[in-house]
Amino acid sequence: MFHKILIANRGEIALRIHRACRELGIPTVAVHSTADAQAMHVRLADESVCIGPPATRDSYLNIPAILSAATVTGADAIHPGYGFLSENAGFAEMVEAHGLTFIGPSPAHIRMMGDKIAAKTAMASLGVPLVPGSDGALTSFAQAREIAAQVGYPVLIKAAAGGGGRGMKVAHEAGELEEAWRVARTEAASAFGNDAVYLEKYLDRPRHIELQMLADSHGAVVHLGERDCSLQRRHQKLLEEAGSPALTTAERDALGATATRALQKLGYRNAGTLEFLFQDGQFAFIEMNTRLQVEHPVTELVCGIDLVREQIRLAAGQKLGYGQGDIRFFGHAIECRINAEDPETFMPTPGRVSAYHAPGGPGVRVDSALYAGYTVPPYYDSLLAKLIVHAPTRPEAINRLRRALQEFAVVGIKTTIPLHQRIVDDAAFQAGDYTIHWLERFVARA
Ligand code: MV4
Repeated sequence: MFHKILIANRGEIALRIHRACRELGIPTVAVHSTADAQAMHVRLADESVCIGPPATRDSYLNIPAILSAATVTGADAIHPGYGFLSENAGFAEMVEAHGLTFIGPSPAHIRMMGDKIAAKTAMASLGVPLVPGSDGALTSFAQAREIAAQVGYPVLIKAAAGGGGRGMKVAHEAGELEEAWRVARTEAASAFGNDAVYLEKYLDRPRHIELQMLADSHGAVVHLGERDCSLQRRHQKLLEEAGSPALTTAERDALGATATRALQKLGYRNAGTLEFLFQDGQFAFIEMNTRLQVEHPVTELVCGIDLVREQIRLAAGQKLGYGQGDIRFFGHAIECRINAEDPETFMPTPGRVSAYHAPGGPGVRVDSALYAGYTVPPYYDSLLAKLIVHAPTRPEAINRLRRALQEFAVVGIKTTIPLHQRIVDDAAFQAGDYTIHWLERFVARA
């Protein structure tokens, strides 16, 4: 097991990783920018190192500063959290080249999944269903036209180096394809330095369902069920659930079995998430995330497994120690992302939090680095807290969420709490009847 872990992140996830380390008896090193000297993740860590000025490229993305911090403090492993360097294969390689352990998958798997075409090609060869579309990168506009005619309009042109909604262009009919092709390639070249694009049939009303996977370095793989992440606005998730209100147990088991076999054959290790679109009873793989995800707590609550602890154990070479048959799903969990944003305009609302009270009681968890008197800096993303509730059934979880949202007090800045309160009271949300487009319309209706 590791002797000291450097946490290359900030905010609630840095704290979450610190907590897992503490429970494993492993000392922690926090890194921080000058803007984060007063942050909770710095206060709670055993040691801390300032790695640069506020701008992320100079601090949380500053690879030499982070590696130096690990070296001078004697850390033997680095947990990257999510965002920042978590899916940077070059960083993972440099960590290993310094004789440290990167807590995550192999650099080769990070690189493979970062290329959305390589990811799809690998998954297709392993029997995972895809959206109908091009077999690999498009080689010419003529080929794009041919494949679009085969799969039928509307279609999407996506950038191989994109993902998370970046670098996508829709063509509703043949007349729009050339423009979509040209714009997608130009934007991909300038945004990612890679103009490779591929084509998919556009699904018009899918749900976004992702599957949490864990794999050890001895060939054992399990799935921890799905999360429904359909409630998002401009590719920012706002509320996530486990399980999906749209899936039957049989559908989950079938998808889980396919995904488990695929990752086993791939030789994948550590935690990972397969993203699917789900429409008309069909799953289609779109991307794989090779990091811990923001919404991991809903999975932890329904299956009783500490994902960060498992990431650390697995990175240290330990065996999973349980099989799929040992994993039981209990109840329903919902997470609300409480952001420092105006709940109507979504403009960021940095500033001082004069008073803070987090909800508690049965089935309530709050993952946050916030405290009364903290000043939310303007430099980073706006996630303030994750409110996660767990209850035996979905209706009970919704009821508990309503109660917890009422208790939550963040004074001094606007947050997305009022928006969550409107969502939990909505009949369509309560019925579980939503797609990836539901939230945008709900917000526009207000
Ligand atoms: C799609 C799609 C419809 N059809 N692919 C957006 C993020 C990226 N991960 C994939 N995305 C989509 N791919 C096909 N073939 C619709 C989306 C999409 C979306 C997906 C998941 C969650 C929210 C979304 C919002 C808009 C579009």
